[in-house]
This record gives sequence, C-alpha cells and structure tokens, in this order.
Amino acid sequence: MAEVRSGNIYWTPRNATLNGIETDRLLTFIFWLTAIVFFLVQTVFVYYLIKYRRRPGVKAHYSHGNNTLEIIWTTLPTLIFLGLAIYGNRVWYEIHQPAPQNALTVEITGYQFAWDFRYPGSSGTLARSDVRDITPMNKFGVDMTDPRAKEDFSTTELVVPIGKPVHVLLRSRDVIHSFYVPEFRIYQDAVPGRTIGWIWFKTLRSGNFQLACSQLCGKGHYNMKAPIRVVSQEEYDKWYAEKVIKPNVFIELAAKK
Ligand SMILES: [Cu+2]
Repeated sequence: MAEVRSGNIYWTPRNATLNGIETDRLLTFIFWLTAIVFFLVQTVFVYYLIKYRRRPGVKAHYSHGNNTLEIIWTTLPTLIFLGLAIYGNRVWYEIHQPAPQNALTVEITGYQFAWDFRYPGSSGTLARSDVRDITPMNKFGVDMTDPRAKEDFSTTELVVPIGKPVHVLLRSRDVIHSFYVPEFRIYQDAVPGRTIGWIWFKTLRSGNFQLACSQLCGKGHYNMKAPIRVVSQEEYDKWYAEKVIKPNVFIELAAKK
C-alpha cells in the first residue's frame, strides 16, 4: 500500500529524496514571491480604484503616461524573471549531475499498461540491451550473447535500499509514458525508441510509494502503476538474494531461443 496522505492536501506530499530538497526550495521560493507580488498588486489596484472613483463635480484627468514609471515596472519584472531563470537552471543542473559511481542501476520500462523493472545480477551491472532487440519474448531487448543476461532479473515493483543512489534507465515499449513519483519530485517522460539515462535519485527515508504513469497513454492509463518500496539495506539484501537466484522467466525464454 502506498503512503496515504491524511492532511496537507494543499501542498506537495512529503519529500523523500535528496534532489527533492532543492526542488522544494525553488517551489517554495516561487510560491512566496508570486504570493507577495499578487497581494502588493491587488492592494495598489484596489487603493486607486477607490481613490479615483467617479465623484460629482470632479473631472477626469487624461494621463499621457510616465516614462520613469514605465522603465521601473519593466526593468524590475525582467530582473526578477532573469533571476528565476538563472536560479531554476542552477537547480536543474545540480539535480542532473551524472549518477554516482556506486549507484544501483535499474532499467524501468513502461508499456500499455504497466511497468517492468530490470535489476543487475551479481556482477552489479546490467546486461547490454538495445530497444531494437525488444520482442514479445525479450521484453527488455537484452543482448543474449552478454553473459550477464542470465543474471539479470525482472520485477513488477521497484525496491531500493534507503540512502543508496539509484540510477534509472527509462524506456517505453510502445507509446509515450511518464515516470512520475511525487514524493521523489521526479517527472520524466519515457519515449519509445529512447533510453533516458539522466534520472537518478537518493532516498532520504523509507516508505511505500507509488509509481503512476503520468501521460495519458490509452484506455488502461488510469491503472498503469507500480509499487515502490524504499527499505533498509538489510531488507533489500534479503529481497535481492531471493530474486537473484531465480532468473527472470522472460530472459530465460529469450536465452533458450
Ligand atoms: Cu502510460
């Protein structure tokens, strides 16, 4: 069962990743900036609305404008937006640094209408694969000449140890899907034919989350989800040890061909 939100429905769910801290900081900053500007603008607006209301005996005055004011209220927002663009770009750059060397690499493939996860075997690295080699039997397009192919295993849930960097190789087998985990502050489309490798995250707390496809991808889209479990290293090791001894049936079938 995914984490249930019992309150705080007007704000984002509690963050669970390292990259999420920066994302949240940016979001909060933009929220308060726009909130303050909104109240300032509305206050001035209402003030002048009342001050210059129609009154008997008072003639309307035609204004030709004020160049100084024009310059100020054009420059100020330009500077604010420029600052936001630079700040946003910096955050984007920081959270898109290459995944650390010790990251656990997991391939995540979306299809109509579910998710498949491929984990590396004892070697620690995934077998070579190519989207062009995907067949109904070989759902990850694994290169069967690679000895690691027999070690890889696949699951329908994402299980990761807390605090370990997880590098995602994101793919789609048919149409555009989207990898969206609100608690991880990650939203990335999966595009058929492409392997998207710039997504990685480091979890800060354990919990049960849900991966739900976030691009309308067909009639079963509403049900395209998968559980995500962030567990302790010991729990992960136990889970992994059980999985790794049973090679995935699809990979096995493909290997027999
Ligand atoms: Cu989808």
